[in-house]
Amino acid sequence: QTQVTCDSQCKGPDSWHELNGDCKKNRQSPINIVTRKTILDHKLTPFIFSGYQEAFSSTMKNNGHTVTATVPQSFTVRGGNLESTYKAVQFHFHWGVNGSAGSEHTIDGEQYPMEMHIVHMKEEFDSLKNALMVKHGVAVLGFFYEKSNSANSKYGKLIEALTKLESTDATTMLSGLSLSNLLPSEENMTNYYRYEGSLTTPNCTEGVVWTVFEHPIPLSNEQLVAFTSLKFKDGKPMIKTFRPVQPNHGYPVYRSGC
Ligand code: 1SD
Ligand code: ZN
Repeated sequence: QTQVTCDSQCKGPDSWHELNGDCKKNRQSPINIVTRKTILDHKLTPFIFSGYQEAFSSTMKNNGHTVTATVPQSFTVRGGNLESTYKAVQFHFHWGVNGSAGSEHTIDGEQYPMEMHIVHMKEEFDSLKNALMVKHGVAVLGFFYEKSNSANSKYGKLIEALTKLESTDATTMLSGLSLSNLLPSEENMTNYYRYEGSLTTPNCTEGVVWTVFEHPIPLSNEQLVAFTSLKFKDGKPMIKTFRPVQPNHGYPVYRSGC
């Protein structure tokens, strides 16, 4: 494998395969989900979350590509035809320019303004690095955002914290967060898509179990724009933090529902 010598900001997504060959393999993420081609799978039952309702303290960081927030590994998800229990590790976001198109996955060609990924690893692993060495070692839950007329008060604290994360490598501690507060209600999480893909950033490792929820989370335009106050390493506004959709090569995408 080629060593990553340059980060994903100094070389755009089109040349990521120069950084790591996996980025041009054929089960890459994100993808455009063509709903009429999805396969209904009755095994895609509702998820069982543990810890998601508890308040926790998170270290948030501008890592030069996005903002990440740590999650206690005691928080887990199972069910939804996942092959085991997975521990939450961190969540982060992908966005566009000033509240316009910025999600990674698209649905029938529609790109949402933002997408959150909650990255999980199988419970027997102690690091993402180790979990990524195994097929299905990592499971990512993806959530879309939609623009709404009013601010989403559940995101007040998190968005306020972005003001402390303008420069690359800045970190801040945020307490009193709860994942279930940031997510759609459980009854709005029963419709989702499932496929096997990859990390959306180098090294683009494949074998990642993707779940993309249908129901978007509302945020006001101002709240969406707040993410672009972060800066890349070169001091420019952090915009377009998404990888464009990759060819799906006819691999199956399943959908839950009845
Ligand atoms: O882009 C993230 C990356 O920042 C890192 O969190 C990685 C897991 O080590 O996951 C990718 S993604 O596929 O969740 N976008
Ligand atoms: Zn991501």
